[in-house]
Amino acid sequence: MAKEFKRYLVTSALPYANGPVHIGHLAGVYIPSDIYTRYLRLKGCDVISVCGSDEHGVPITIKARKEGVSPQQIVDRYHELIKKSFEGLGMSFDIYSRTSSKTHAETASAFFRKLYDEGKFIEKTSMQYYDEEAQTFLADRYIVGTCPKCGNDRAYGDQCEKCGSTLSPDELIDPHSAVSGSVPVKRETKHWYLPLDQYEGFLREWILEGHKEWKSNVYGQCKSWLDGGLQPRAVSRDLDWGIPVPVEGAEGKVLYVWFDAPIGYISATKDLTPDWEKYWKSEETKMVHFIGKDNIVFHCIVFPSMLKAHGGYILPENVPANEFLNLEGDKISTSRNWAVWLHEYLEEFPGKEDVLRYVLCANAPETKDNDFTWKDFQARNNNELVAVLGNFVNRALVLTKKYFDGRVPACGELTDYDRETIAEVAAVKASLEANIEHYRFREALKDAMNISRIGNKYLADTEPWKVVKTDLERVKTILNIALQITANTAIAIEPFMPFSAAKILKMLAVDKFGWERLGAMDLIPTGHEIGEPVLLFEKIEDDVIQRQLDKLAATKAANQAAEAAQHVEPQKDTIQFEDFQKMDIRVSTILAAEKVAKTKKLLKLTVDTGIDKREIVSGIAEYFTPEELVGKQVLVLVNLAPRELKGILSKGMILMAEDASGKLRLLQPGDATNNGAVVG
Ligand code: B3M
Ligand code: ZN
Repeated sequence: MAKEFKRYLVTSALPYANGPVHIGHLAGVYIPSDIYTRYLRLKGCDVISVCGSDEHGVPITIKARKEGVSPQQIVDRYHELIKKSFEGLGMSFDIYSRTSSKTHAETASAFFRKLYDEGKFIEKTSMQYYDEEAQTFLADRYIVGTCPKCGNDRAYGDQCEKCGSTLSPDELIDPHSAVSGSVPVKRETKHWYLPLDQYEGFLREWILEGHKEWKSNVYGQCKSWLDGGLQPRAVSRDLDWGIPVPVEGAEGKVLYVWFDAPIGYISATKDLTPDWEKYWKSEETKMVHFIGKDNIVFHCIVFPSMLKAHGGYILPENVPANEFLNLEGDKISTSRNWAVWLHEYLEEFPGKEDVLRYVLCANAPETKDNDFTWKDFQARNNNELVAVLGNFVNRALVLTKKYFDGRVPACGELTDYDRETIAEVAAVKASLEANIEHYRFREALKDAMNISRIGNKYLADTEPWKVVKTDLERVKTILNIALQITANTAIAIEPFMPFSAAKILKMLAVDKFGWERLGAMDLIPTGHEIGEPVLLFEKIEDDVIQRQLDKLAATKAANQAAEAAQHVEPQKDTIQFEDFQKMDIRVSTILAAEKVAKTKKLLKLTVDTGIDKREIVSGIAEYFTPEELVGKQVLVLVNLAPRELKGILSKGMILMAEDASGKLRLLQPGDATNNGAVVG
């Protein structure tokens, strides 16, 4: 039998305050968590939703270094930005806190101290990478190298973002410092470790036996971690940004960000209510962690082990992690600016908060990675929100205004079809509830939308605009039912699209209904006067979408140029001085140039080498016009064996530099030089 709970504690992964939030974060974590929380609130449950900025760790200090500002400046800037943009999207956290708060420092220190005092940590000295140039140990993202699993040459010391493997610095091939670029040395350093291996038995029983109902991606990852055998994990770092390790002789050491961050859920709850313990320390509380798939191990293995080691705290009842959302076929990436940023969306699409909420939920990466495309965004808005939901609500309200002066008409005798329709609406509730309670939000959204679909069909089938000419009584019943369905829609969509739900209620001129009223057909009394109908959604035109696509295309072009600029061919094998001396390179002047007939790439050049005048065929026609070459001084390898090309004997080679994008450039002497001058 399912466990009964008295209250709910919903947590959402704390975003790193090193950049803005993007649609990947929203679809993976925040939209689902907000739907879940709003649903429970509507049901009248005792529920709190906590979140906040994750302000420690290497991601923050790296960003600060890059910008030449302090970590504090970085977290202040992004905490505000993230908090504001979450509010803009209607995220209804009860508290959006931050891990640089005093409460958090105290809570995390005390947590560590208790485990330390009770001998729950292992103290270990080991050799770790150290950057002598920057005089710093290289933890986590401070060290980069080649991933041993997939060959990505930009893997971090804690993770490869390309293949998703968790790594340790020692596994990296060709490690180098992300701070100075130098090759690190190894130095001895002491740290505290949580011996996860000692919690294996507990975790196996709790997850593998006790939580078979968890999503298969989550359960599967836990199982493979457990089957692979757990190792002790360091919970401290040599860094100057973070919560100091509260132990004597630990100068320069701070708590590892993944030790302090999940404790942030506890500190946030403390800041929210003095009654925080009833949420964290009672078996009657159901705790649910909403996270992305890259956070599974920390929320299912590490944090529960910490909570277990500490004692007195409850464990999560579920961890409904989502997969990743891609953007237009490519992985979302903060560093490559390949994302739709929430704060930009809110600026560029004012009043369309619910459209984003809708599209991201409808397309959420619940069981596999998914793709966000602007065309799909447009299609869902125009074909679903405008054509179904908006259209239905608008027709019901406008017709009521028109025929009954805005007064809700009485419901007369029901036809069989009316009864069927009413039953269909009532049936949505059970399915919608089951889907939300099992974290199937895409299906749940379909259920919620179904109510307006039913309403739309009802109006299309009953055609009150025709019937009005012959049977006003019948129209009264039709519109009464249509208005009751409209009110039902407002209840059902509230968790998903709170702004639109509020708009509908305003148009109906009624107060918010509780969830238990979903399915009822007496939500709006006869004779009640409704408000002014306004459009719920607007059609999104092609040019709006094109502007977004252009923006992404510009980003892609900039990335390609930047990547090309970074690519340098490796050095060739060593040669001897004599090898080089064999080459006879001379300054020469191009006297004439013409295209070689029937070829795309070849130019026939006549050059004065100082030794003679000769012809050279060169494959540079794509990069230079004949006109721009004439008169230019270049460097020519004159003793290259002659070769016939398209019937022309080519005697030598013009020297060129090929840049990373494949573009050719002439090599020229810095100043005008006499032809025949020897290069070497
Ligand atoms: N800040 C990682 C992330 O944003 C981390 C989550 C912490 S949750 C306690 O992906
Ligand atoms: Zn990899």
